[in-house]
Amino acid sequence: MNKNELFLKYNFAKKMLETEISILMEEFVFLHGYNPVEHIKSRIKSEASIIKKLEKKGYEKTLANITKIPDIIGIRIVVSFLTDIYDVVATIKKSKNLIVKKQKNYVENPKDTGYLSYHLIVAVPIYLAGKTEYVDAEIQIRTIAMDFWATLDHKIQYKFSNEIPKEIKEQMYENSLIIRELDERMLKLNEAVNSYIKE
Ligand code: 0O2
Repeated sequence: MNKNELFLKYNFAKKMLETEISILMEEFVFLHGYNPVEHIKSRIKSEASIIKKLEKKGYEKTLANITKIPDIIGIRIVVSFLTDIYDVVATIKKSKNLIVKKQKNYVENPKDTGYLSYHLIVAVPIYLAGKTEYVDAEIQIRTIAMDFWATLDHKIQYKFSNEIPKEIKEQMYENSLIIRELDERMLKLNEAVNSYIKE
């Protein structure tokens, strides 16, 4: 397999995944009369990021090793409230087309940086020349508040070519605690709003 073939497969898998997620979310709205999704973004990792990731993992820069990276294709589902994360995860797990291979709950167990999100590694089927093949992809599910923190954290990481200063890391960690509290408060507020509407 050459590089063009590999990236053609990634492109097909990304389209399949986008379609599947969009159908699952539309079905969710139909069944529950509520849309938990704020926005969805997907991407194929840039060559520069792939090289960085291979180096981080200590892999040689070969095509075969690229296929060992499960997040070359990534889709991010940004939801309104904490409980929406678990509703979306449960919906994806029920999909007949995606195979969930791994899950990481950084909402319950945040990373040392303070990073909060729910990750699923899924196998996405693609149909090529009459055959079904599977391509791995990463789905990140998080609230808008978590997404705000992670987006700014990502920008900070890019500003430092070397190690990020300790005080910056500490401040970002403290800010992640505020994000956690804010998500809890917004959830309670939403429950209060809903109870008014029901009355
Ligand atoms: P990019 O540029 O966002 O794609 P592991 O070996 O399993 O511990 P791995 O394989 O890096 O580590 O997986 P992990 O940490 O579960 O998830 C990787 C992705 O999660 C990252 O992809 C980021 O998108 C996101 N992420 C993880 N930790 C942080 C963090 O501290 N801050 C931010 N902003 N995002 C984080 P990439 O490929 O590293 O980067």
